[in-house]
Amino acid sequence: MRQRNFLALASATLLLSMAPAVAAPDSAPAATPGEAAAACSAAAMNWAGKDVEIRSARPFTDPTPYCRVDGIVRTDDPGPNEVGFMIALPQRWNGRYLMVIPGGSAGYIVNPSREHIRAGYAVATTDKGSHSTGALDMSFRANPGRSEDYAHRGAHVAAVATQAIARGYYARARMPRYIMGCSGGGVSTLMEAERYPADADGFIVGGAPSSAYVQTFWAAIAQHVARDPARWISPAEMTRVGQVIMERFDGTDGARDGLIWDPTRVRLTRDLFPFLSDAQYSTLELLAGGLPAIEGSEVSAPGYWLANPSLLGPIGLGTAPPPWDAATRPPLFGSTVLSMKALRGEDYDALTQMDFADPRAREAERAIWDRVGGYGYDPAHLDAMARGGGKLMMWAGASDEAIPPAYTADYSAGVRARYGAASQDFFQGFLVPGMFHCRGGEGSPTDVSPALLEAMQRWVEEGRRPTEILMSNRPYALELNSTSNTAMYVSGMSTRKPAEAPEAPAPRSYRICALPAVAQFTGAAGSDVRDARNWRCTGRLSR
Ligand SMILES: [Ca+2]
Repeated sequence: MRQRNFLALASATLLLSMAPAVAAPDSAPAATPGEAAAACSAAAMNWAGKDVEIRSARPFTDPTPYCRVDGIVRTDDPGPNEVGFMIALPQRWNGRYLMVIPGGSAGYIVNPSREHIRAGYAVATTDKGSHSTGALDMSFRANPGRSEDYAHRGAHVAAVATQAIARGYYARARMPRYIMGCSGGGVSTLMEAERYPADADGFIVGGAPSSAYVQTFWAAIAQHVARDPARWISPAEMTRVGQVIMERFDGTDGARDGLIWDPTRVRLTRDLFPFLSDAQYSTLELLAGGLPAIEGSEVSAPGYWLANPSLLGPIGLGTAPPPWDAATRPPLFGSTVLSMKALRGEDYDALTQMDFADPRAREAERAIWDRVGGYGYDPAHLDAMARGGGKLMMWAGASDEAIPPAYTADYSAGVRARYGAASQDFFQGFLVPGMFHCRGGEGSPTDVSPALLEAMQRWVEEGRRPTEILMSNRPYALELNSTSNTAMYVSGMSTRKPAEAPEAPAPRSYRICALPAVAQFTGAAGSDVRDARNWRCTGRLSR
């Protein structure tokens, strides 16, 4: 480790203190590898900001020498609250900052992944200040300071603090900076991009956006089934539904390859499902149709695309028919129950007290969510990014069983509508065929996270716009640095070890096209459907 460079350090600190709250992002030069310029000691890191308390700075040697810094940022008004952060600083730095924001309700610090440290990233994260005790503990919503931090402020102050630490540690004023996350982490990343575009040069939003009203939709699904248990569809029946849909619509992209590349081409008709009763079919229609707006309230939610609904069955409808208890209710609805208990009181029963036919009840929902904030996404909020040079990638699994991927397609369409062709200079949206919420899915690619990050780096550092991204099904799993933090909610970063796969599938490559394009098979008859070279971005999402 070379001597600490006080002059460079001072100028880095000065630059940071002069930076306005929202400004053009750092011009992003190609990442310049470097080495640590400071000691790995909390006492030495006095450059992080007045509201920042560094609680520990410890050296580690596995998988390569790095300094792990843990601390908190104090927030106030509303508050007081504390937002936890961590940054891992490899001694042999690749010149890049990468913040990985966890999903769920967070409340914990994700340990840095061995892959990212080995690759030399300065890897940061945050608990978002929710102080949640479990992945779906929503009690923070009743606390204004915690709610504000969870919604957007926490990730921002953690990004500012950890970037200051990285700048000081490496004595480098500028570095390409990336923020990524999926699900709740995607929500946070999008809030960063919309509200604090100066916080990064590249934002990768996965499994988001959604809307608070997706929880309303989940309650509507649960009510529909609970009112008449004959409407319930078992997981096995839903798997059969998926097989029928695949049989019928697989070829719509030009190849019978086990993936429906444009999931909006799935059209339900009653005759396709003779094994379902009329009551069950009404549930399928509700899942696909969403929660439409009604006269007197615009509160609504889009439906699911059913290109691969095998997981939507157990997650959305549960593994047992109603009546349900806290242990057997569908997981999506369980999330609504927890939010509503935090916002409307312990006695509130989302299964019986919500009335979706009444516009006043829907508007009451809106008022509640407006009060806690955090869901006011709007492509119009990207004006600063459009001017400032930052880049935003948004992606979703096309068979996401939690957040309808239509939200991603609609946001992408909204960006194109507002900014026209210029939107391509800072925004690209992608749908990953067959993929579930942030990870997994029969036949879907496995290296979404590293493929997107590499494409983002080429865009930010070399100016190469990603109109299509190649992915594969190579065994890829992000190894977190601790078994106590398996963090399935570090979503968008497959944490499933390759050994968990029943058998290694034959290698496959995928051409993932920037929306509204989708890939179509263009190979000659008999050519390999598993080879991306036989696919072109000639389709267009039929939505
Ligand atoms: Ca196909």
